[in-house]
Amino acid sequence: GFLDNILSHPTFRQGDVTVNFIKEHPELFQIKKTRNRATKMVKFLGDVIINGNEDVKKPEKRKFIKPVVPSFKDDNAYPKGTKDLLSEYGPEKFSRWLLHEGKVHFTDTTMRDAHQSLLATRMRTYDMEKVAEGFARNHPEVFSMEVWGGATFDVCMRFLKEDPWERLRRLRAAMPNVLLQMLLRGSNGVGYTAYPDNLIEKFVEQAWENGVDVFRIFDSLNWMESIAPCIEHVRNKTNGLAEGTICYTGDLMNPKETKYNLDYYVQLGKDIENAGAHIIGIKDMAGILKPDAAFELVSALKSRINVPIHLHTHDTSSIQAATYLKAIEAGVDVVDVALGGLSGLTSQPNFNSIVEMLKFHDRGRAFNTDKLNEYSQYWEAVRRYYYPFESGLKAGSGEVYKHEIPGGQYSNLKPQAESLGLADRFHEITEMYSKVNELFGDIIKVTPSSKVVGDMAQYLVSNNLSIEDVLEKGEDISFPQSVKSFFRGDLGQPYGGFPEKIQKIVLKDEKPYTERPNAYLEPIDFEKEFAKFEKTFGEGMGRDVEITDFLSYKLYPKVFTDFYNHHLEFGGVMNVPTKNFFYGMEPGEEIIVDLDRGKTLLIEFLSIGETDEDGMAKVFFKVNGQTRAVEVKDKS
Ligand code: 3PY
Ligand code: ZN
Repeated sequence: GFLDNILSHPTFRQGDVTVNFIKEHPELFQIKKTRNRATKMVKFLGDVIINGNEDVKKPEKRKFIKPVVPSFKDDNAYPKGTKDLLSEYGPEKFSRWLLHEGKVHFTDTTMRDAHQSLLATRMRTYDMEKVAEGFARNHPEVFSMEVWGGATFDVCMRFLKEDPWERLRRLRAAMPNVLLQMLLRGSNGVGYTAYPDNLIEKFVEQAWENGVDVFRIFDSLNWMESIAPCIEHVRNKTNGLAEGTICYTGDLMNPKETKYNLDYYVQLGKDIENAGAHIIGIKDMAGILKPDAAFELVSALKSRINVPIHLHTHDTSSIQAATYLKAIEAGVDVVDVALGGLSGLTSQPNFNSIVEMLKFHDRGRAFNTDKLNEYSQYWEAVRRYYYPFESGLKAGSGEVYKHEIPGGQYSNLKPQAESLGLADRFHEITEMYSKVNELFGDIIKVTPSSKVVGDMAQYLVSNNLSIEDVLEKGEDISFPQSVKSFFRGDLGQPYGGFPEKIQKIVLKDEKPYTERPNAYLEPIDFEKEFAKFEKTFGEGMGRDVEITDFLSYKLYPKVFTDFYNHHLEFGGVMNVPTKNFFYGMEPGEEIIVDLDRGKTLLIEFLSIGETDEDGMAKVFFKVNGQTRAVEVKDKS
């Protein structure tokens, strides 16, 4: 080990050792570090072999198919794409270019919303990175790749034990020619609560520095006071595109709809344009924008607004391809789609099929569909590794128009209900969800406001309480934290205000406020706090901590700390193949894992030895030809 390195070092052997010897030969540490990391890596694998991945409750014996990475030519520069155009034009001119494109553009959500909505956000960087370069080379016609933000930030650290910033940097490196896009929850950043303005500003700046070009900015109550500052951050701190976003709810074709009608949406679109957005997003998070409504909405926005319109939906109802067709005929500039294998249901409409649908349409855009289909097959095969995170949803559902549950939440609500022992009352929960929405004054429901409604619905169902119970004996009910926080004003102000009666019932004697929640938050003193952070966390990640780590920590203190501790014990696990990450290894199985650039481990799992009286099991591996044993606590 380390001592051998010193003893065998030529300088040492010449007897010429000074106190500075080790300082002058950092390579000794390098060797030690590499060995250390190899040990941690097999320790991680040993732990999954003995105890399973803690994120997979009851692994089944399954046969997997090896995903085939589509071929690509890599002997020349990347073909020119939208990122090159943005660099050349800058955001204003780019926006005008997009407005006059004629043919419709596509955002590929496979690496963000698709798996967030189908597989509880569990897709690992490993599977994305394998196809990122090839996709960007094969399909430079794509408008943007949505790869970051939303729930992925938190899940990366919490469950996948990955650094979300590292994911972003790797995808950026692999896809330098096309725009990378993220989803940002206004003042809530990529979290569930309001953060100080200067934290969000720093976050935006760092997201841009590390690779994000398009910032889709929404507020969970469509509150301009949360959207506008974020648009400002993008304009001031980046050369990227600010996509200010309208969240869609209800049914604007309904003549009885007096709240969320066409006037409401057009006014909001105007406000977002005036706030300086380069693009206006329409975010149909639940997938309830019907085809005729899409035609009306897009037509109205196109005639009143001078920046491009970008439409997002979820195919929960299974009819959203029709919505896209109508929106495209009304002149929408960009639509969001997911590659076949990860499309449909609570995810986005099928990229491959939408391209085919438009093949001979005026606004159709040519793609190499054979290649596109190869990528769909790749994701279909990869998806099998993630079977524990499938929602179990088998068919589209017309009920979505009633409960209006966002795609990402819908696929999460089921396992949540199961863990509360409410599996057979799932439909009661979705019904309660829509009643709670009524009770709360018919609000926009998207992260985090959707979580408030979901928490309340689950709370009522699990305690056998009705809406009437709440209204009649609410004083005696202690409501979920998120519900209290919502009525206090922590998520901002809903359109039309809070219904007073229920607000009073929930808050009791507490006073709500109506200013921006951020106004109550102390700005961060970056210099001082980062110095403190550096002191605490030091080099534990195998490198000096960076400002991006600090941001992760500020957004999710506990999640970051747990992730950090996991890193201390097991090192980085981002490069472990997905099958082995979730299910360990079979005896005799051999895998290749990159530690980092140029350092590759060939790992064979040999056998499991005895477990001693302290419950420590010995696991034997062969690592680059040498037998290694690691001790792992057997938690069974
Ligand atoms: C998120 O905020 O993560 C969403 O995808 C909302 O739809
Ligand atoms: Zn979405």
